[in-house]
Amino acid sequence: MKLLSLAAAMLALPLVANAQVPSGEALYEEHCQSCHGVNRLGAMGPALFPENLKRLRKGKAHKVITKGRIATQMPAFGAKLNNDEIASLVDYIYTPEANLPPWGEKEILASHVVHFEQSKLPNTAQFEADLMNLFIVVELGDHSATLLNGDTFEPIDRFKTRFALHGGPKYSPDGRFVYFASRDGWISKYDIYNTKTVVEVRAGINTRNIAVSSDGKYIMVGNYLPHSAVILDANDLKPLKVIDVTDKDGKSSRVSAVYNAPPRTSFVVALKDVKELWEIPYSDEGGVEVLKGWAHDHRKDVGEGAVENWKSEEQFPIKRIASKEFLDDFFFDPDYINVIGASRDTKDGQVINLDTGKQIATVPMNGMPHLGSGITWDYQGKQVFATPDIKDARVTIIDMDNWKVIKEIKTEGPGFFMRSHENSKYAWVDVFFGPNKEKVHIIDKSTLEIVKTLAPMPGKTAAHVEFTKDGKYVLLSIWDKDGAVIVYDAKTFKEIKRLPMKKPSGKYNVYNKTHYERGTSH
Ligand code: DHE
Repeated sequence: MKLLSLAAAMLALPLVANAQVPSGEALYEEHCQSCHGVNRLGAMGPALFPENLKRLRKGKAHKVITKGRIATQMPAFGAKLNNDEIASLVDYIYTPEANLPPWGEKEILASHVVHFEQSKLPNTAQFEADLMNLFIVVELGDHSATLLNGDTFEPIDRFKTRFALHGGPKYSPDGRFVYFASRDGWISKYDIYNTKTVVEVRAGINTRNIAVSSDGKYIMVGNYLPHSAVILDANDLKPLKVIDVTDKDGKSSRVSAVYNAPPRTSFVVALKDVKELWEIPYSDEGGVEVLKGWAHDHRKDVGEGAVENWKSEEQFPIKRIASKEFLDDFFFDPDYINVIGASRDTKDGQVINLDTGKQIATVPMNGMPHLGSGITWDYQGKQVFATPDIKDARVTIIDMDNWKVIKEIKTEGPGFFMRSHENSKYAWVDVFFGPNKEKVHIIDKSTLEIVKTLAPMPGKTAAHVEFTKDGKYVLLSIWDKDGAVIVYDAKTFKEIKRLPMKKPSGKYNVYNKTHYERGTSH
């Protein structure tokens, strides 16, 4: 209803700004709507309103439409649209929309759908398999997912998902449930034991990603639209708290990403439009008291009044850590004490200590590291962090003791995803962008050299790997509508099996994900 009335209101807007140039709205509908959604509300692409474009000047937006945006699915329109048309589009997306549909607790609750009563379903798996060695494969090609047996590599179930899932699905700590987020805000809970989607809720209009708490009780959802972070009850997906995301001075922001920090029993939230990083403890045991002690020393950063507002009984209080730059992406060190953050606007990564709230180092990276898919391992007695770069052809290896870059491994193109496993000598990284997108490099973790490059399906993007629970096999995606998941022996790199799949974007092993295996994404 809300969306319909918004559409009606928008139809009443004047359409023609200049007789020769079609209106920005008409151009939007023709060229942008299929990805950015009806009424600019976001779909595969982000929502496009001035509130969401604060960090992008109009001139830069013009350039992005003309040339495309690196590391996204945004194509170049320079050959299709002339300068005036692009300017008209830019004006349109910077036009405020007075009737943005609200998406608060009421709307979230109203969207709630129960497909199956959880209490009526059996509590044991209705199929034979090692429940820790299962994979969920997200298939973007037809908006489905496959539940795969990680020993036999046979599918157990294939089911419809919401449109355009993005980010890794997250498991409950016992591995029984998996939670998905779609770009348009739907959160779905799938019961693996019973192969059923049991409950769904729409927690936002344009969502970033989700995190599951270590006790399995809460789901945190980070949104682009509205500017909110939503905490759901993991059991029934009902909203427990909707947080309007603003900095200490009340300036609002999109959420870049939310992650769980297991030893801290907290969610950490990176903000896109304000220079703050949030930590939100979810443990029932004294989280607020601990934070009060911390905040006392950081009054300036936290904001006057915030401390007093934390009541002992308050669930999910916010610890605000001032950051020097906006944070678009981040990664934890293995002890979850430091966060390495990166911003699209700066070349250096920043290391922020979550305990002191201080930036302790910068890491010269000179590109656009894809920190979220970084991994760590032991190298010559120290711990190193490795990240692909979505702008430059390299993998950067960083010493985690002193945050110095110890090596840049030249690759055949910018990469998106990187993976390894405790039991494997090798790390795999894709070449997602450019003419070599069909290739995947295998790096020896002890020499930091590429030892093998595979190109399993010429011309088709090979990307995103995941290991089996024991690290013996590697599953690689061929990102094509008629794509595949290819299983390799992790030692010999010999192909074991090819499973046809519809653009399998990512695959997620229950054991590796629930045990926060160092070689996988968290
Ligand atoms: Fe992703 C994860 C951000 C574009 C496929 N991507 C993530 C995460 C973030 C992120 C913050 C971690 C969330 C999590 O797992 O909880 N992605 C961004 C962007 O900012 C960017 C560059 C622009 C955007 O459109 O939002 C972007 N991502 C893409 C794509 O274009 C990809 C290739 C195709 C798609 O699905 O749209 C893509 N992103 C993925 C995948 C993951 C992901 C498959 C999960 C990786 C994992 O192994 O955990």
